[in-house]
This record gives sequence, structure tokens and C-alpha cells, in this order.
Amino acid sequence: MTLLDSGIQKSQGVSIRFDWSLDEIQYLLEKPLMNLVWEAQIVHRSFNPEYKVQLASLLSVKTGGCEEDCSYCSQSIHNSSDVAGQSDFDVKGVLEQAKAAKDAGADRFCMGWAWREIRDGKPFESMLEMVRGVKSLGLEACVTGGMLSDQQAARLADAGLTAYNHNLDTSPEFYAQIISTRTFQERLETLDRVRNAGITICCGGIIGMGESLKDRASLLRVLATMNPHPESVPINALVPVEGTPLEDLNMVDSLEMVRMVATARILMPQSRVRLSAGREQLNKESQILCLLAGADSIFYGESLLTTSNPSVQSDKDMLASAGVSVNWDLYE
Ligand code: SAM
Ligand code: DTB
Ligand code: SF4
Repeated sequence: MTLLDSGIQKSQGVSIRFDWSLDEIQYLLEKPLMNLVWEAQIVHRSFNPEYKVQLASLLSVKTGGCEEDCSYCSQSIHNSSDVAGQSDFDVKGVLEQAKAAKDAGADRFCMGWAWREIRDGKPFESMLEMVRGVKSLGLEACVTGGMLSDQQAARLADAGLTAYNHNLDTSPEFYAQIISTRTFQERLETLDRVRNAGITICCGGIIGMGESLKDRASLLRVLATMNPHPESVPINALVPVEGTPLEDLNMVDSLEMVRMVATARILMPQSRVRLSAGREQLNKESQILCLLAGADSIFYGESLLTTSNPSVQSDKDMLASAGVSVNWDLYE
């Protein structure tokens, strides 16, 4: 039996496994922090020896008015958070923002639509044009817009889309406490459509929504037993937004983020582990610990979708003080 037959791939001395058990993952999450980070670093160093960090910028093309009831989200019509009323970006406006992101040093541009599912017609034709435009700037293009059909996935692939973001958010067991208008299974089916169209998958979750450690392990198990693993795994800390059911929750402890990142890195050695929402609430040292623990990407730019992100200058300073490989000459 070859390593591949047994479900194990080997690269640069580190095994890539797709058969992780819940107990193994929980054991990692609970390991003494020093040992966990050390193990994550060994894995990370063997796949990313130069410690390159990808800068991804984010733009909300269509904001608010979403029919889903995700209890963390400012953009749901079920929540009283007030983000509706902003007009949608047109193709020209999006490409101007993408060009600005590229000039600031980003190499991936992610566009968000607050939809339950992608709508055909003019908005979808514009989305395809935006993808083509972002790609022609030499950037990776990522879209997040809810569920999609096989046909829509194929057209996005034809337009050159690099990645589709569709998060599982939390464990299958905790999911119904966070969202009631769609199922975990529907999320998985959308991810299959994206994969079958040949688009890479960006799929991760949120911690700090009241889930248990076992829930975090269970979310990671679903991700780490996908074969192939999602190419990109965003790890978000809940940003409690006023007017959402989770508004009163406290920000998760920064070391919980470090543990989540380190465990994701060990489980999915070749994936991009992206330090996502909640970074503004982490101090410089905590962010650098997350990088040490294996995060190799951040969202870069003053805003996420509807909430704020650290300033470009503070990120440049943070990355420079961490000494990670970013070509500063490009955007000094
Ligand atoms: N409507 C699409 C969907 O749900 O797939 C795309 C947009 S949605 C805002 C993208 C992701 O952002 C969510 O799946 C969630 O993981 C994350 N997110 C949204 N609001 C957040 C918050 N307040 N704190 C942390 N992460 C959040
Ligand atoms: C992801 O996992 N996090 C990003 C991106 N993928 C689309 C979005 C974070 C949104 C945070 C809340 C907001 O700004 O509305
Ligand atoms: Fe809609 Fe996405 Fe927000 Fe859920 S997370 S309410 S699907 S925009």
C-alpha cells in the first residue's frame, strides 16, 4: 500500500493526513502552549521556509439586507445592526479599489456579497466582470456570495476565479445555535460545487461564539478530513456587533486564537491559514504569536466587510517588526 492509498501524503518530511480524529484534534488544542506552538512551527517551517505572509484585501460589494439569520452578522435582516442603505459597488468602483489594494501591496482581492445565494442576471454578470478585472491586475481573486449552482460555479471558474470563500463557521453540533435559515449540510454541498468546478476553497470559521473546545475540534475535524484540504482557512475571532444576538459576548482570549491557528497549521500543513476578523482587538505581540504559530496570511486594509481592521501603516510596522518576508520595496 502506498502512502497515498493509506490516506497519507508526505511532503518535505511532514505527513499530510486526511484521517484526523476528534480526540487527536482536541489533544492538540489542549497541549501546553509552548509544545503546541513548537510543533506548529516545525510543520510551518517545512512548508513555508521563508515565512512568506500573504496580504489579502477585502471589499464588501453588496452590503446588508441578507435573508440569512447568522447571529454574528451585522448584515442579516434578522438583526437590528444598521448596515443596510449603502449602495452596491459597480465594476469600475471595485476595480479602482482592487488597483489601490495592489498598489498598497496586497496580492489577493476578496469581494463579498451579502446574499443567501448568488443571483443570476445583471449582478452576476458584473461579478464575473469584476473577477476578470481583478485577475487582469495580476491579483488572486476571491468571491464570497453564499450558495451557488453548478452552472454559476463553472462560469466563475471560466472567469478565472482563484477561490470561493464559504465558511463552516462552527461545528456541525453547535451550528443550529448560530444559524437557523440554512444547514451545515447545505454549506458542505456548496463547497462540493466549488471544488467540482475547479475553484480553490477558502473555508474556515469563527471562535468566541460560546462554543466549547470540543466544538472547535469538531469544526477543525470537518476541515482537516476534506481531501484535498481547503487551500485557505480563515480563522476569525467573533467581533461582537451591536444589534446582533452575540453583541454582549466578550472578545475571545488572544491565546485561544494562537491555539486555533497552531492546530489548524498542524492539521493542514499546506493550507494558507489566514488571521481574519478580530485582529484589531489583538495587540501586536498576540498577532506575532499567531504568525509564529503558523498563520501565513492576514486581511490587509482599513476595513473588513462592515467592521474595521488595523491600519495599513500599523500592519506594515507589525510585519516589519516580526521580520516576515514581505517585499517592502514594492509599496514604500
Ligand atoms: N454571505 C456570505 C456567506 O455567508 O458565506 C459571505 C459573507 S460572510 C459576512 C463571510 C464570513 O465572515 C462569515 O462566514 C463569517 O465567518 C465571517 N464573519 C461575519 N461576521 C463576523 C463577525 N462579526 N465576527 C467574525 N467573523 C464574522
Ligand atoms: C472570512 O472568513 N472573514 C472575512 C472574509 N472571510 C470574507 C470577513 C470578516 C467579516 C467580519 C465582520 C464584518 O466586517 O462585517
Ligand atoms: Fe448573510 Fe453571510 Fe451575513 Fe450570514 S454571514 S447573514 S449569509 S452576509
